[in-house]
Amino acid sequence: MLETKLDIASGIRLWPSALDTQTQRDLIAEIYARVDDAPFYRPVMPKTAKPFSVEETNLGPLGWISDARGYRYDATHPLTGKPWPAIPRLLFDIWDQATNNAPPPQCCLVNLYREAAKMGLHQDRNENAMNVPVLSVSLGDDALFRIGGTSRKGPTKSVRLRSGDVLTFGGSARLAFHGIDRIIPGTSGLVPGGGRINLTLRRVVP
Ligand code: MD3
Ligand code: FE
Repeated sequence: MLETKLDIASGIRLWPSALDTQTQRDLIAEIYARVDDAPFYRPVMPKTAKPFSVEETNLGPLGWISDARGYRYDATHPLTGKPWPAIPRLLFDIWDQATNNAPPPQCCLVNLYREAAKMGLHQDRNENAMNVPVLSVSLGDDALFRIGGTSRKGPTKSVRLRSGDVLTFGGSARLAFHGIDRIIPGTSGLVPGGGRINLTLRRVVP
């Protein structure tokens, strides 16, 4: 695992196919075992309350949520009121290897993209541990990921993410604008019911 590393831009590292098929299946099983307790739900945008096209849940002590009041981290699921389930150990192993033992993540945001889901260009800036990288694991259908710089108006590039790919964003890239333009349906059979799952691991508080 974690052999061929590509430096896409300063602070951005991609390990294509870092996870073999069995590891991807194991991760999906670990996630779905926890989703019984913390079901996927559809967040809404702050102020407008417009629903996301992505469905989400979280694992770990803190979950990232969005509702009409804003974006924030919360220790409990907005629908069940229960604490988020634990982050699978396998993800801590991937984290340690890819980040060279950075302080452990406190949040694993689980994004579920069905056929038409996408995510607009944005920065991740709700964390107070900006010196720690963010790690992303792609599972299921391919996605067209867009990555830019720290200014919304700057140039961007498109990167195709495939199941099993691992990405880290550190240094100046920690505040890079990024989003998912679209997924490419039917490119993988890994996710039950079809689509893509992205796991985003973040340290929230130093
Ligand atoms: C670059 N998710 O949930 S993960 C998000 O595929 C999010 O679901 C996308 O962006 C997804 O916030 C992209 C890749 C990612 C995550 C965090 C980043 C890229 C990042 C933080 C800084 C720069
Ligand atoms: Fe993001």
